[in-house]
Amino acid sequence: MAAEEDRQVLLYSYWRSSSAYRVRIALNLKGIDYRQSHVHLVKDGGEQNQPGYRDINPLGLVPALVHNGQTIVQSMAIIEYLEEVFTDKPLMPAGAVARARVRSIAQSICSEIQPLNNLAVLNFLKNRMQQAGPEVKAWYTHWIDRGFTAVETWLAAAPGDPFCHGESPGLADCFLVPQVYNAERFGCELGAFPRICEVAARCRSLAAFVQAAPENQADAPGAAN
Ligand SMILES: N[C@@H](CCC(=O)N[C@@H](CS)C(=O)NCC(=O)O)C(=O)O
Repeated sequence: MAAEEDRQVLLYSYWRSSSAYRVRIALNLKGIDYRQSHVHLVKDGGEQNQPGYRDINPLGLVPALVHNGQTIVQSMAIIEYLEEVFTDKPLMPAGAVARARVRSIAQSICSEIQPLNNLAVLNFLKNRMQQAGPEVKAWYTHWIDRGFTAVETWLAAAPGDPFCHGESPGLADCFLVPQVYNAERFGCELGAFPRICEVAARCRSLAAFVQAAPENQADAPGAAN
């Protein structure tokens, strides 16, 4: 039998990582108790690039989740794992079409927006490609606008849904809210995306999202830790 510590859920996280934020929301929505190990993505060239963390995730990215002695990386894989293992409080709706819709929204954020705007990509643009602040901002905004235009269309097609899909927050909301946080952080104009803003605001009023928010993490600057 696994030691008690092995059965606990451990999340490698950084307060401002939108990908870790997704997993924190999912853990909170599902009511799963978890501990965090903080990986500082900026200090000393980034703890994610040091050998100790590369042993956990060779890609050098957070989040990573450890449960029952297994390490899982990639926020989508982690959340799907949690959904399969902790079956209470599902994050996915019933029905193949509904599930595909939820995955389409989440995957569009996870695969088409965030990877293009990740810290390593922005640093490459600045340092290796010698791009200045305005160009980097234009790059960032372009991928947000392109992805959010599609997500807005899907959310607008179900105007009565209080969340991304249906009456309760689920997997797609775990991806939407951190991406809105990122867009706001980089000063993106979100006026063209009223459904995204409406759904995100509703989510952000819920305890699971408040507790997962970057500013409420123990490793956030100024946190009482
Ligand atoms: N596809 C990955 C993305 C993970 C990712 O991009 N993590 C960022 C923080 S949000 C990171 O660790 N960046 C460190 C770096 O770029 O050096 C996932 O969904 O988990």
